[in-house]
Amino acid sequence: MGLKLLLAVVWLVSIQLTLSSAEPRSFSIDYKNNCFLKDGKPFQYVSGSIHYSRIPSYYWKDRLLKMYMTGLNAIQVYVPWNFHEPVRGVYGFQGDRDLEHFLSLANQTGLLVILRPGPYICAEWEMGGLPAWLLEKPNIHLRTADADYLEAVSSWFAVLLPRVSKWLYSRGGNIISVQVENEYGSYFACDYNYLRHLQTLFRSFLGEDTLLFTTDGNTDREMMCGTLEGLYATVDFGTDTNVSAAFARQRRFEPKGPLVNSEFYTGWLDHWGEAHASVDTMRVSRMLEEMLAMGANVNMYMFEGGTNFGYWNGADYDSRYRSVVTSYDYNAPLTEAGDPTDKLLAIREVISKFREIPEGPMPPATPKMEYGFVTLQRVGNVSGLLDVLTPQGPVQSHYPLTFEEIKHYYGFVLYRTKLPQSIPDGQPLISPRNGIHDRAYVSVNGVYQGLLERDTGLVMNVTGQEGDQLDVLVENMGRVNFGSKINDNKGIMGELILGSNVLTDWLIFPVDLDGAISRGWPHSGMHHWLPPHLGDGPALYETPDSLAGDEEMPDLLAGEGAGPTVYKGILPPNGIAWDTYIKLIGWTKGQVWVNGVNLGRFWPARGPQQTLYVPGPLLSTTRSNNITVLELEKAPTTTRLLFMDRPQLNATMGKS
Ligand code: 6DJ
Repeated sequence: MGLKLLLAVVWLVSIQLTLSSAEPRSFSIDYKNNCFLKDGKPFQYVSGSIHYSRIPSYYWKDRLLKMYMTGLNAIQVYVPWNFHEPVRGVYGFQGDRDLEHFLSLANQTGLLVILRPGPYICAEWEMGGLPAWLLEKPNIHLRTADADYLEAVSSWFAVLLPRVSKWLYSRGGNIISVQVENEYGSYFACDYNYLRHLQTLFRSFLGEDTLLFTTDGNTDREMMCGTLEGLYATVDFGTDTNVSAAFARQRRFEPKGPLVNSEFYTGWLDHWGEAHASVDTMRVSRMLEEMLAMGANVNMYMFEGGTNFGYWNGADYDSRYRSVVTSYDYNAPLTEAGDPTDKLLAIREVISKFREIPEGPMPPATPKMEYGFVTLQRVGNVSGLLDVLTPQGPVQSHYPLTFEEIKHYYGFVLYRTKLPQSIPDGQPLISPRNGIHDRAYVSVNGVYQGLLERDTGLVMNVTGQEGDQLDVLVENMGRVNFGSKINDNKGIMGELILGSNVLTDWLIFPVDLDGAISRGWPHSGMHHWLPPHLGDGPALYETPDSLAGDEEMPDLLAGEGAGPTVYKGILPPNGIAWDTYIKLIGWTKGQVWVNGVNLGRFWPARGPQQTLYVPGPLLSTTRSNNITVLELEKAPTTTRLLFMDRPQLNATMGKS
């Protein structure tokens, strides 16, 4: 009896011990054994970067599954602030912005998430993910402890972080770690108070047990300014770097703990007018193997790049402004259209040496369709379409205002004034302080005269009569996303000079092509649409009669097709809605919309990108597909587009 009791007690105690030693869901660092611990067990991640903001939501599952089937156990994801809060206090988390749906799909697919909520993300994304409305405060010190900047960041995180906190691994979700800022050590400010503020915010919303980390380039200066006690320091580097040297640098800042390459570059980005970038598959797979064999944790940047739809591309500014192309294919293992490449197969082969690859076939490439040519009709030049493109009317100002000052952050703004005197033999139109951000298309009485371009074209010749209408359509080509020049206001900075006259008395039209197109124009011909809130009240801004005159504008004949002009066409339904690519043969530069969706910029005259990706589900199988094109400079004589079944991203052309 005594023995039985003793055995029962021993049994009960052992159950108790087993229960209490069972780890709850946790993700942490084992400093003794230099690794991560997942649920108390050593864990190595093989991850890939994917940006949900660059992929239509109907394809998220497909891309995630392909990543899982390559053998990845995690994905690394940026949250672009400006994608979710384009206007201060107005938030979007629906459809293609449904971050939680994306996290949930990753979870269902079996992928852990390394989340990078910035607030700054770089990523070749407009302004590195920062909202342009921050620039409404002149001289705001972005990415520092500036009070206005911090206030905006704190309000944003108060919206974002409670949404993501329920997806933390420790709380039953799939987020294993969260990055603070992004390559902060590359930024000149080196402001530890800022990093500390972010750390406090993350801790207050995500708790003390969440693994927070930083990522920096591979120099001492970057590591010095980008790291902070309490945030695990990781590095990023590509195939041109020596692995041991790079990890030795991480070790100087993290003597113990897991080795992490947070961005191992599988490819690289493209700028307009420069050669297409590629990274050799052999070098990628060899170096991946070297890192995994060391037990390092690796995230491949990018695994699936996607597309800079609309106006979302960023730009670099080193010696001059260089804008990033529409495709973010990145020469990554999955193409822009999510198709597996030889690089993916090589990577899968390497991963299979270290962990089990899920059984089953790799999902194939999505089918592509060559729909052929679509002929376009000319709708009109932008100068003559302002009643539909700026239904609320212009803003009046003595000197030009920036895009930010009129709260029209992306795309195009038209600045209109009159020639102060007759200049039959022409006079130089000058942007005195390199103040055109970024390109300006100039017309007199609706007739195109030429363009000004940031850094490279500061003067052009203009002719006309006193009182003629001077229209300057300014294009925002994407705000700088890296370096010290990220306060990149758009529009006409300062003034424009014609001969010796400073031009004044401007009417400034925020051109809302996207709004008009989303309401069915130009196909449905709703020429005089007014938003309900403006229709029955007084106009927000009165247009003086002398300057309003759209109706009197001499309209260009179709054959003359120069200057900013809108075209439209129809791709008839043929029962199939497969991915396709638009080739813009002979077109110069502009923007394309398909069924109201802005596919991004084209600029075949500069290259290297020659085609625009059209995701199949955008097309209707049963109804006419509306195609709209804005050509800014010169259309071809035969105004047609070719829908083909493959991309062309690598034809670098001369400067046009
Ligand atoms: O974190 C950055 C990524 O978002 C790192 N990186 C990538 C992405 O922008 S260029 C490409 C870059 N950093 C700038 C270093 C320039 C040599």
